[in-house]
Amino acid sequence: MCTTCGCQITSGNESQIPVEKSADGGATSVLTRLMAGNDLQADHNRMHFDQLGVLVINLMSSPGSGKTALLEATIVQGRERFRMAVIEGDLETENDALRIRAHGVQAHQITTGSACHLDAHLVHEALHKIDFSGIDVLFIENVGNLVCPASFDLGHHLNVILLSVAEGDDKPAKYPVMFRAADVMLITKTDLSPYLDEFSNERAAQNLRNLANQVPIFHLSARNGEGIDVWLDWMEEQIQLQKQHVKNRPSFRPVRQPDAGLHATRILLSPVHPVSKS
Ligand SMILES: Nc1nc2c(ncn2[C@@H]2O[C@H](COP(=O)(O)OP(=O)(O)OP(=O)(O)O)[C@@H](O)[C@H]2O)c(=O)[nH]1
Ligand SMILES: [Zn+2]
Ligand SMILES: [Zn+2]
Ligand SMILES: [Zn+2]
Repeated sequence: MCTTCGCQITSGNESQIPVEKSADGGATSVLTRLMAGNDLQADHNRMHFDQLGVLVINLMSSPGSGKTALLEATIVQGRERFRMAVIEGDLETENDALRIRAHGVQAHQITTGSACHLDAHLVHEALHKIDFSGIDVLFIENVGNLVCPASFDLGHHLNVILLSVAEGDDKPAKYPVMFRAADVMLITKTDLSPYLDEFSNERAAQNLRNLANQVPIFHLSARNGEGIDVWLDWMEEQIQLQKQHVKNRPSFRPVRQPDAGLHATRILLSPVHPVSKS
C-alpha cells in the first residue's frame, strides 16, 4: 500500500486528519488512525447493506480492463434475474455513471479528485443517495488501479477482480495484494484473445494459484457476450447466499492481511471456500 504518497486521504475522510501531530509526531500513526476510521465507517456501511438485504460487490482492476462494459453487459443480459444499482468511482468525469444510467439503472458517480481509490466515507455519502427498494445487488466500480483499492474496506461483501487479456498474464504475480483479495477473477475481453496469443489462461491461473487463492476464474467478453451467462449464474448464487446469510447473522469485516490487503468477507460464506460453516 502506498503509505508514503498520502493517497489514503480523500475528500471523504480528510476531516479526520488531526491538525496537531499525533502522540509520536509521525505520519504513520495518523495513517493508522485513518485506516481504523475507515474500518469503522465500513462496518457502518455493511450494517446498512445487511439491513437492506443487498449484496455489495467491489469491482477492481487496472484502468480500462472493462469494468463499466461488464456492468453494461450485466444489466442488458441480467435484468430479468436480479435488480442492481451502481456506485462509480473515478478521479474525474461522470462518464461511467452516464453509461449505466443510459440502461435505466441507478448510478451515483463519486469523483475522488486526486485520490486513486474509494474509501468507506465516500461510499457512505453515496449510499444514502440511492433508493434501495427492490435492489438485490450494489456494484461499486472502484477507481482503476491495481494497488491501494485492495486495502480499503468499503463495507462491501465480495471483491471481483478483472484482468483483461490485453494486460498480460503476469499481473497476479506483480500485484499480489489485489489478486489475493479476489473472491473471483474475471479474465475479460476474450474476443481479443485471437490477436493476443502471448496471453496464456494457464499462466494467469497459475499466477493466481501461486498466491494461495483458489477462487473461481471466469472468462468473458462484454463485447460479444461470451461467458456472461456463467458470470450471471455466479452472481445469482451469491445474491441468494447473502440473503440466506444475513437472516442468521451480520456479515463480517474482511480479514486484513500482513501486506495490508483485505481478504473479502465471502471467505466465510461461500461453498467455494469451505473454511467455516455459517
Ligand atoms: N474488445 C473488447 N473491448 C472491450 C471489452 N470490454 C471493454 N472494452 C473496451 O475497453 C475500453 C475500456 O472499457 P471500460 O469498460 O470503460 O473499462 P473500465 O475498466 O471501466 O475503465 P476505467 O473506469 O477507466 O477504469 C473501452 O473502449 C471498451 O469498449 C470487451 O469485452 N472486448
Ligand atoms: Zn469504468
Ligand atoms: Zn490510493
Ligand atoms: Zn449511514
